[in-house]
Amino acid sequence: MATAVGSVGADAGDSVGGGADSGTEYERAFDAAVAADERIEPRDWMPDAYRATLVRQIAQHAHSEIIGMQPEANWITRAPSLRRKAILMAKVQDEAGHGLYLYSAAETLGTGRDELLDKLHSGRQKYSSIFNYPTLTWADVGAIGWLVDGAAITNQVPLCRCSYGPYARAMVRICKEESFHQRQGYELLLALSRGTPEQHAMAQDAVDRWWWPSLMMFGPPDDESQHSAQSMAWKIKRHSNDELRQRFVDICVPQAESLGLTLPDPDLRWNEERGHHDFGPIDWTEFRNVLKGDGPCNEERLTRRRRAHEEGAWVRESAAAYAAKHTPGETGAIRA
Ligand code: FAQ
Repeated sequence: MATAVGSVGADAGDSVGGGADSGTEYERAFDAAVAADERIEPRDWMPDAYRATLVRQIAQHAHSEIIGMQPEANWITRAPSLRRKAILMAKVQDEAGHGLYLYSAAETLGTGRDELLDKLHSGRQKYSSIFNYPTLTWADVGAIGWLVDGAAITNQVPLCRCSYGPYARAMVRICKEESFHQRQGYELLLALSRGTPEQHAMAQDAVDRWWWPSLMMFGPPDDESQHSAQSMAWKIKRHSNDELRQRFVDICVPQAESLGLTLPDPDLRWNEERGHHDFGPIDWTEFRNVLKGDGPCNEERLTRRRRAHEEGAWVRESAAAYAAKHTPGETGAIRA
């Protein structure tokens, strides 16, 4: 936690979110805490831009988790066995839980869940590009687990050391669960790859379709990443988009070999000098189009999400009524 100088108590309340005092002792305490790798906590003073950057990233992350439930949920009713169905249901439910941890982390920054959901539903906040692609076959569930969760872990393990305490702590639990998700995807693909020729072909087709969009999950190339420099200076991000993308490629190549599947990139080869795999050019035009809303499933995902929100209104209202009824009054009695 940052030093007591920056704590938002009764005497420092006016400086929440910056203002005339920033650049003074509060700012120096914040900078020193970040430099010393201490955690910034909700009641600590922080620059407005730091708060806004965190809300932007955490909200986008939370939205990704709940929109990310849709592509896989598409296969729950068609899972090939009871075991696979139970695993998939647990995984999709985990994603909902991740969304909740993250919305809670955003709330510690003073931004309500309703406001964030409203921004998602009206298209004012983003969610990950990856969830705008369709799940055409059962093998896509495996490819999502192996590649999408694999990319998510590569990106999120460093976020466990993010300078903002509530986000970093949420990430620890999320990464543990994502790790299980990644393994189930790998195991599913392995079963298909070692199955009949048709099953092998289905697994290969899924990997062919999910590989490039998974590389796009890490964000634009470093020279086009508008937020990276500042986010790294604040230790929100610990590595650049390209560094993490490269790490992911290096992890996946031997795993693809073990799976008996190929990655759809003719330029993929080990570079002895760099100590990394070289890989072919990413289609950034496709990435930008998906971000603009023109991906294969953008419309479908948002429409479904808005409908789920409307259909869930009665649950939220009932929960609020129940909470109000069971809030102890002044006498401590439960209202009838
Ligand atoms: N998709 O300047 P940068 C998961 C936007 S969770 C959409 O580089 P930054 C679990 C970016 O927001 C997956 N938009 O931005 C799961 C910014 O736009 P803005 C989600 C993207 O923040 C698995 C603009 O481009 N994970 O998969 C994307 O420094 C299976 C410029 O970019 C997270 O959110 C993209 N791929 O770096 C669930 C992790 N990339 O806001 C279900 C946390 C960039 O100015 C099933 N987030 N943009 O309008 C991060 O680490 C960062 O935010 C990055 C982007 C790395 C995503």
